[in-house]
Amino acid sequence: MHEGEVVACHGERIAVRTDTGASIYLYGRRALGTVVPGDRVCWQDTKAAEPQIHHIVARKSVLGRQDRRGRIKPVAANLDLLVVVCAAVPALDAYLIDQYLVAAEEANIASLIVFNKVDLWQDDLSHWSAVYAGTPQVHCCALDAEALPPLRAALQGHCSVLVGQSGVGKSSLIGALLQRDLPVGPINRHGLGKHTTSTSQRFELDDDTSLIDSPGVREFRVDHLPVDAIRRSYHDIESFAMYCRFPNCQHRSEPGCAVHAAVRDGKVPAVRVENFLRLLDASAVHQAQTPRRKT
Ligand SMILES: Nc1nc2c(ncn2[C@@H]2O[C@H](COP(=O)(O)OP(=O)(O)OP(=O)(O)O)[C@@H](O)[C@H]2O)c(=O)[nH]1
Ligand SMILES: [Mg+2]
Ligand SMILES: [Zn+2]
Repeated sequence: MHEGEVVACHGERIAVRTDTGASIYLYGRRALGTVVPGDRVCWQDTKAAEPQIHHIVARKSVLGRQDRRGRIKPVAANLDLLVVVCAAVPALDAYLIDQYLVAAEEANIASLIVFNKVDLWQDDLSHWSAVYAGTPQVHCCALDAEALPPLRAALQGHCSVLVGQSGVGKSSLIGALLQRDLPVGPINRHGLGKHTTSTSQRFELDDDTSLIDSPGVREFRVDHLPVDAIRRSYHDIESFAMYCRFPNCQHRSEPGCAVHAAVRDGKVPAVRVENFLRLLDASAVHQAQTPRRKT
């Protein structure tokens, strides 16, 4: 049996880098389910030009995403770092970032926020940087090689996936790190990207460091996750919630709410609490709509 790492998936044709360093195509069988970049796959010797994948090696971690019908589909596998890229243009979407951070926590993957395009940020960079003070972060610029070493260092030794809105510079950053030209797209007059990357693809920076480029998204929902999972990932809020007067405080308008006191004192950013409550509402709606499964 041979083994290799999935680089990209083009329908049922799966591009794989073998453990001996060759690039080949394998054929994905429907019964395997969705194969994603980062997966390790096995196949047997055969005369076929594109052998069938025999099985996917058990995943150490997987980042999943809801499709339009609410089904959870894997995006990338065997990651240990979720890199959420944001920029001044397109405008930062804090709700999207928060949802990625929740998903990373749930999947047991560390997170890193990359504030790209430092050449375009104004004063609000320090504001957003403070909002996410609880998450490791890097400021960089894909157009300036001298601004890349901190990002390179943060990625070293990890299997990462770069995610975020279209146009924030995911492919530009990977191209700059690899010193390769990857397709990058313009920003339109509304300040939005053009969804240039259409399939996720895995790249190797060195033997220990890999990066998966992914297509930009408009939304990334995590309302299928239980309320507890959402709560757990808001470390900044949870550390105050234990001091609320009522143990079951919902942090809405209850008297003695320590979370709101922390917001008033500038200890927790208001936008984090807004997103937190919005996510809890979305999760409650989702649970109410989903028929209970028998266990
Ligand atoms: N000024 C500036 N522009 C940048 C920077 N990084 C990327 N860009 C530009 O932003 C645009 C979008 O970059 P992409 O790399 O295609 O963005 P992406 O996140 O891969 O977008 P999708 O593939 O659509 O998800 C391109 O015009 C890049 O040249 C940066 O640090 N500063
Ligand atoms: Mg791209
Ligand atoms: Zn409270």
